[in-house]
Amino acid sequence: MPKLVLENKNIVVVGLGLTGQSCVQFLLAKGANVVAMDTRECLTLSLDIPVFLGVLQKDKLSKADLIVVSPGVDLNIPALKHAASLGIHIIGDIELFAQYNTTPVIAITGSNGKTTVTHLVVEMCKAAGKKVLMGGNVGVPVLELLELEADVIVLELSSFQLDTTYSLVPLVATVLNISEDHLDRHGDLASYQQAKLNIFENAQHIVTNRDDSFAQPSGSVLQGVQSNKPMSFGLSASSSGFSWDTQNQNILFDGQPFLNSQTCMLVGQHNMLNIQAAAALAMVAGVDHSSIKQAAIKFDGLPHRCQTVSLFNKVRWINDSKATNVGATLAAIDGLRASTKGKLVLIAGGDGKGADFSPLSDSLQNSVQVLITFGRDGHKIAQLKAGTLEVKNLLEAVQTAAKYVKGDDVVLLSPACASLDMFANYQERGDCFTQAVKELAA
Ligand code: UMA
Ligand code: ADP
Repeated sequence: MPKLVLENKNIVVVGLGLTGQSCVQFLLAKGANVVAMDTRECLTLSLDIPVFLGVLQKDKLSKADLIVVSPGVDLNIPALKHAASLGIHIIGDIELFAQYNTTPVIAITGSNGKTTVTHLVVEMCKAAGKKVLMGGNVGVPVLELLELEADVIVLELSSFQLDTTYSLVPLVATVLNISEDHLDRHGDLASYQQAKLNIFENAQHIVTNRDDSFAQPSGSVLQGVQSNKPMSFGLSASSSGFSWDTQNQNILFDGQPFLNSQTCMLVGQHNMLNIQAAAALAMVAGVDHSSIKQAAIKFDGLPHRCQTVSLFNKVRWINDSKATNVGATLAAIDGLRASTKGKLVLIAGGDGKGADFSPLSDSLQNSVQVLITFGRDGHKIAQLKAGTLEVKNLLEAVQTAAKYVKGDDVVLLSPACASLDMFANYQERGDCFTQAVKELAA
């Protein structure tokens, strides 16, 4: 693949978070003339390049040879739209990585489950003795991986990152599922879906969720795939790929028992799908069955994702703060329904990112006995269930929940919203919940 020539080019890096800083270092090392912009008014970073703060400068962007944007930067900002209209190439760090990377890549996107599947695949590769690196949306800027040696790189990719990526050639790629998210940035579900499906564009092999019609590759993509036939996963019956035997709670491969869910630490049907997807990706990348099973059995999940944080007085308090969209909250409610003997109390709300909450309606009526809402868009969720308790903040939500519960009940924080209206991030929201729950027992 011809590499982008960067030497002596005038390049503007927009956004100086984790991604922007890694781009600046990479571009300087390649001999480019780099300047950076950030819409923050004040920045404490000290960089050896000109940095322009505040409103993005149209004139400077219009004279650039190349613009490199961070995923958090909206491409619809007028100064960027103007530069694009002049034909100036706008890319992200994943595109820069793709231009220079020579290590096989396993690429993972989807609305929910990306981080879990990314970690699972890494553990499966490790179990097989492969030297494996992990990066992307999971929190490690990909350009930091370029100089490191590995047999395989596992990348979690967001729709924002895929929106500015054109040349990535994954050994194998998947879209785990698609449900509404980030509509405030993408405008509608179709453009969000298109950004996600970009991951399949140059992939050598693909893994698909056969039960999710939104997550399917186009016919032309399928023709370009080496095997021509994707390896699929799903809960529906299938004689090939991965499937689910509800009666025996078994994950099946090519119709035969592969792994019994009772032997795994992960729980819930959504996690059985995550194991299937990870196993399919690892298998395509050459990991043997025994290493895949060994890693799937051991993996006990990540913090803030359906994590039990207290069992005080036999009430189970679950932190699912990472449920930042409707699809994730539905998966948590549906996943808990079967195993909850008492009442299910749901705490939800926050910044809804323009989402339609109505798909939650049936689950709120049928599976949730007490609904407590808070945050900017909490009242929109409250409207879906009569008798909802609307409170001011998360602490009050926990204290309110405590008044309604007794043994065998479950209290689930699964907000269906981003946290940014009240917290720095979902981790801070999850920690606040955990702390408030611990104080109940003190
Ligand atoms: N900025 C601007 N103008 C803007 C927006 C942002 O100047 O209009 C500046 C901010 O002032 C800040 C910088 O850009 O200085 C932040 O850039 P960023 O938001 O792209 O954040 P990074 O620190 O570079 O982190 C990004 C991803 N962030 C987002 O997509 C919002 C991280 O994903 C990712 O881990 C990291 O790159 C490494 O690849 C986080 C995320 O929330 C976890 N992702 C979303 C999600 O999972 O739902 C997509
Ligand atoms: P992502 O990185 O895509 O945000 P995570 O693995 O961090 O995914 O999980 C985010 C949220 O989605 C958590 O609340 C988790 O319980 C839920 N979740 C995980 N896997 C799935 C899935 N396959 N389908 C629906 N929800 C899921």
